[in-house]
Amino acid sequence: MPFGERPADAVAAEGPIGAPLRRVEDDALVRGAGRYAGDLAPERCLHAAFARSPYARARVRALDTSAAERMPGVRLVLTGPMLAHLPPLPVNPVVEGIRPFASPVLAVDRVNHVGAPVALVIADDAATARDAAEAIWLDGEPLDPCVDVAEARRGEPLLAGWPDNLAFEKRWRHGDCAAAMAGAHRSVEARIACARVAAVPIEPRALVADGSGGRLTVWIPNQSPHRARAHLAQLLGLPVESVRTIAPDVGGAFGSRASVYPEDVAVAFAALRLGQPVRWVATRNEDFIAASHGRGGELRAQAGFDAEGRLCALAADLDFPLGAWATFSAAVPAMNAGRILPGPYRVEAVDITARGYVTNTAPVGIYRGAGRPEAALVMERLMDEGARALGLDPAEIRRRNVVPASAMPHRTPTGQTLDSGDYAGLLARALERADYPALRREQARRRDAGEAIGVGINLYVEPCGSGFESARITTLPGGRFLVASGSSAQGQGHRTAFAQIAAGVIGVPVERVEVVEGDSATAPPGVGAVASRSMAIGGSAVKLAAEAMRAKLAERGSDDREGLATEEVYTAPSEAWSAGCCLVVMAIDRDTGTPALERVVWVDDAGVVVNPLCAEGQLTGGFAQGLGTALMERIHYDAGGQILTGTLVDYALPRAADMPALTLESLPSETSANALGAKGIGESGSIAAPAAILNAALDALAPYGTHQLGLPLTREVLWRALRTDEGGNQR
Ligand code: SMO
Repeated sequence: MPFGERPADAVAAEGPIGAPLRRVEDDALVRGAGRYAGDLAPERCLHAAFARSPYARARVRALDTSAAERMPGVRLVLTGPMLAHLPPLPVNPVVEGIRPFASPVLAVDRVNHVGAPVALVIADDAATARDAAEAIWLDGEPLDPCVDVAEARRGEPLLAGWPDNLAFEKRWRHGDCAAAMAGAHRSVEARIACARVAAVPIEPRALVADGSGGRLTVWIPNQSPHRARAHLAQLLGLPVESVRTIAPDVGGAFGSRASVYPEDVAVAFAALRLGQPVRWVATRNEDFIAASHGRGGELRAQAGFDAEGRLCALAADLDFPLGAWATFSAAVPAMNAGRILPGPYRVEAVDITARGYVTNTAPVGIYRGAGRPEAALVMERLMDEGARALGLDPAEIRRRNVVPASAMPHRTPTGQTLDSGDYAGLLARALERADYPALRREQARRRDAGEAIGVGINLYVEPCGSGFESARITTLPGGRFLVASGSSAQGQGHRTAFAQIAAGVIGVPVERVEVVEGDSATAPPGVGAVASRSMAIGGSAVKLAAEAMRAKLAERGSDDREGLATEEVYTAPSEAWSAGCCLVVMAIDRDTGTPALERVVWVDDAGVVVNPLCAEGQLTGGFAQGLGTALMERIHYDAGGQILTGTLVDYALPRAADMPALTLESLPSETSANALGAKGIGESGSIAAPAAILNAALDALAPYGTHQLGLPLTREVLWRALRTDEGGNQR
């Protein structure tokens, strides 16, 4: 079934679940009628700006705020010592023994990255606040920074009381990996250094906090407004009932809005102190230097294969930079990358270690995929290297190693349970759609003619999280229904898709269902939009609440529907693992190194697809981000820890012209991992693209002797690879 196509009469006959309905969100958003945090200006609203560290690492000698305090219109200047009594920002202990490394909300005696907030100015207008922040002078004694993982490994400890810069280490072992590796017919390796990237949501960070009347109301564009509420209450010492969080329209998140930031705490603190609303809207540059980055992993892995090409051992070292302070989900990318191995393949013997290192950069945290793209990069590089070592076709070696559909559910050697999926079927369908044998013949022909051309396959999995979400449905006058979801959206289209579920289950036209979420005062509790979980878990909660409503309605006569309400808290019994196969054909211009993605054929299994249009949007947008990661995006710090990519002039984002046409197909399988039968799709593209593109590039470069490259594959990298022999010498 292609995504996005279902005839209108089928919708009428079968109901709205599965219909490619247009998003109800878009009319207001494309007209500029959206209401983002930056659009909100409550009465008596004051404005905030931050002074930030110009040092990558320094001891604070002095902070002079006197000029700022004297400026007309400045109401308050906050510095670190005034907030030093607040507890540290919480960190999700997904990895046992993680060392806490929160920085203070505003720097006290140390600054540990360029852009770290050192003072907050509140003024009558935003321009005055910014001028005053610029008049604040930080005198620091510079210290040598550790910018990346390699430096953090050997550098002096950045944090007092720690023997080194290792914040956590987690190891997964199963079987005797060393013996299996030693006994392998062939062993191969993969080394992939991934650049740090910026999330670059369209809307930079922003916050409106109203502290009037001793209560705190915060409009916070956060992926998890309920969690933000709990964290803000805890950090500011307020009862949770006194805090209301509202996620208004949010212009993208991609993992960078899952934490409460130090800036959020400082602005909320100021609003309470002043008893007035305060608004902070970050500049794009502030987002580049102080919002959380993604990726940055240094991935090294080894695989042993037997003579038939079957994987018999897998060893991996996955080292991730964490930046100068820990976001809530700081350990998640490393933890995910480790636990997701060996991806869709069978192997008994594994020895996998994931580590996180403190570094003198902005925090590095979850970013669309959060370890899933890294796991795919490792496995898919190893499969291609294995195929090369054994003289097998890359498709054939995958066929020999996939977990068969008949073996589902499958317990992996890292202790995960793959719930469902037909990996062989996804691979076969992608090869069929691409006419793979013809593709390989064409590649041979073009190679003979002197072209650099490669085919890359990525067979990936995408776990979509666990835990609960909730939903409440109430009847409205006129036969209408209000769905309040505990989840929260930043552009995913929940209002459209959740209405389809409720309408489909209750048996009413979709226009009669309205969806609200993101406001702790009107929505039931929830986790929010992270980890590809919205539809699988949030959608399941909506489904259960709708089933309860349908049952209630059936008990009543049709005129007696006023005031009915149902509410369900849904906890997924297990994690749903979606999967897909993405095949990329890439040509590299031999004179310039310019890559061209000539074809992308991509078959994805997301289980039940509620709205194929939204699903296609997720795949397409995710692919664009994955393409950026693979080909161009890189947060660059120099050796002194100064960021060189602090604006969109310096940081390369993919544009529409960089996107290839995508041939998409949905090949759903059934899962009982949740009530709806949906699996993740929000991160599929950011998982699918990097490994498929890297494999295609290295297939193109294989005749030139290059077999290992990191990301991004810039034109310069590709151009050099075309001119370098196996010994690393320029040709
Ligand atoms: S990277 Mo996602 O917001 O779990």
